[in-house]
Formats: sequence, structure tokens, C-alpha cells
Amino acid sequence: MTQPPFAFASDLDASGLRFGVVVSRFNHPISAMLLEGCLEALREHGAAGDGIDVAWVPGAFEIPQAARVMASTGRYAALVTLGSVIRGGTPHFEYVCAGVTDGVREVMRDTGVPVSFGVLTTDNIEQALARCGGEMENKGRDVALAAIEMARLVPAVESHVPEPQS
Ligand code: INI
Repeated sequence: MTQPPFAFASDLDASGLRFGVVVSRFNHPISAMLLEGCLEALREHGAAGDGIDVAWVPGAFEIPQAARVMASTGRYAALVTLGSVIRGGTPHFEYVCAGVTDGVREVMRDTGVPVSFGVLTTDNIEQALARCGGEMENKGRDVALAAIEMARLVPAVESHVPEPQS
């Protein structure tokens, strides 16, 4: 009979883990609401108050640098990045979005530390407000849960010893 595949359980227990949060000050009210949702979710899932470090940076473009420094310390089970880039009338939006998305992906690839992506990239402020506690959701919460799940999954995969093939 064929054995069922081994499946890693999805684990959202944040207790005993240390998280780093990098949050951009640009469009501050949006960032503050994203941070609130993120902290609430981490705490609800068991993270201790002193198990969360928050680093504010000037804008989304600076997020990858702060995330890289935090990840390189080896102290964090996962990082959360938060911010908001709102389209203006020039190509600046595209450059900031590309810088932060590529930069965060590179930090994750280079360090192996999970980094969840909670930087809103929207056409206008209404779309941003709707995603940080408005009528739709708070993306800060969602990305905090992604960080917890990956913080648990990565070491579980690394320490998993597969059954020998018969
Ligand atoms: N930074 C943001 O986080 N959001 C924006 O909408 C934004 N806009 O529109 O310009 C923005 N720009 C600043 C940028 O992230 C850097 O802080 C700045 O260029 C200094 O390096």
C-alpha cells in the first residue's frame, strides 16, 4: 500500500520566538495601523512583549537594509516588514516598489531568515486605508501570521529526518 506523504503541520504558536518588525515611517498613519495589527496578531499567538523588536525606518526603500541587519544577527526566528507606497504622478512609485520587493526577497534568500512582506503598494490612499483596518482587512495581521508559520516551518523542515525508503 502506498504510504501517505509526510506533511509538516501548520503551526501558529509564536511563544518562545523572537520577531523583528521593520516599519516605514512614510505615510505614517497607515504604517501605524499595520504595526498595530501585526503586534496584536503576534501577541494573540503567544509572542512575549519582550520577544518583539520594532525598527522604524524613513521610507520603504530603507526597509531591506534594516531587515538585513536584523536577519544577520541570527537572533530572529522571522521578520515582518511593513509600510505603504502610494502611486504618485511620476515613476518614483515603481522604483521604490521594486527596491523594497527585490531587497526583501534578497534578504530572505541570502540569510535564510523568513521575512514576510507587508508593504502595501496601492494606487491611492483609500486602497491603503482599506487594507490596514478599514472595511477589508489589516494586512499587518496577515503578514504576522505568515511570519509565525514560516518561523515554525523552516526549523521543522531542517530537522526532519525522513523515514528510510523500503
Ligand atoms: N516611501 C514610502 O515608504 N512610501 C511612499 O509612498 C514613498 N513615495 O511615494 O515617495 C516613499 N518614498 C521615500 C523612499 O522610500 C525613501 O525613503 C527615500 O527615497 C530616501 O531613500
